[in-house]
Amino acid sequence: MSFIELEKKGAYALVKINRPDALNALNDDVLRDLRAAINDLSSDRAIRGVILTGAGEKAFCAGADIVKMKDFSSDDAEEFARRGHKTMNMIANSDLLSIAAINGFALGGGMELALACDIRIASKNAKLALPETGLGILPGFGGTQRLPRIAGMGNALEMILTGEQIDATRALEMRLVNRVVEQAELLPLAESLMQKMLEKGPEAQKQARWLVHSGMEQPLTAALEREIIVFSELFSGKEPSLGLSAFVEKKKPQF
Ligand code: CO8
Repeated sequence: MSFIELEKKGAYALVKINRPDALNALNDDVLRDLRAAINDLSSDRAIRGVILTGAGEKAFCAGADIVKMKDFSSDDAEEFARRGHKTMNMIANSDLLSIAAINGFALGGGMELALACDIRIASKNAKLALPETGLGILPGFGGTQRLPRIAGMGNALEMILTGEQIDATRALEMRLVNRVVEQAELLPLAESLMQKMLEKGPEAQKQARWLVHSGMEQPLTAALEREIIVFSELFSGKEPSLGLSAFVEKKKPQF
């Protein structure tokens, strides 16, 4: 049995975490199936994007499996943390455009999974938190590093140190999610954002996405210099002349 539902829809795929009995909590099996799904999509040349969501109406993902972690040794903890990081990094480091459609609880490792995506949108009933320190552990699937980069250090420290659950409106204020809609509109919104992204120049978009992600790890001067190089390299491909000529000819570019 797979804990991931994978539906390919033209140039993107809908990936649903499907373990509703445990609010889609992440155990080894779920992480394994998620990696297999991302691997499949990354090696499929027809696919350029992924929308990640949770099965059911209650949870995107309630985090790492608490039952499983209860009796961990330090070695077990390291192994599990590495498996989690590997999964999150596969999403962040792949060339797939990624949207987390947060349809309910996104807690602990579940929120950290959403943080690994390019864009987060949420339904009005969504609740987000990093409750780990209340369990005597810490956000070990990337949260201590990705959250401050997305929502700023003060917001990240508040979430990590209080463990407080925030609603979708607060998440929007904190720039943790980009948009909030009714639950019924969540997937349609994710699909329309994905569709918009898929219309753009794929190489330009791939490079721009990479510049944003990699630039967060570099000093500003080096990252700005890199932008000039990558910008100029694009002109050895066909996309700039296609896109720029289409504008001059008042046509819609077909990349
Ligand atoms: N792990 C395992 N099972 C879970 C989890 C979870 N994270 N969350 C919910 N479940 C299970 C419940 O045990 C319950 O199972 P059962 O029906 O068999 O008793 C079922 O899902 C339904 O949950 P509830 O009955 O609790 O539903 P409620 O509506 O009453 O409450 C909550 C919903 C508020 C979401 C509640 O379930 C909850 O607080 N869950 C735990 C959330 C949490 O603390 N998540 C963080 C986990 S720690 C983490 O993610 C660490 C990541 C980094 C790991 C680093 C590696 C070492």
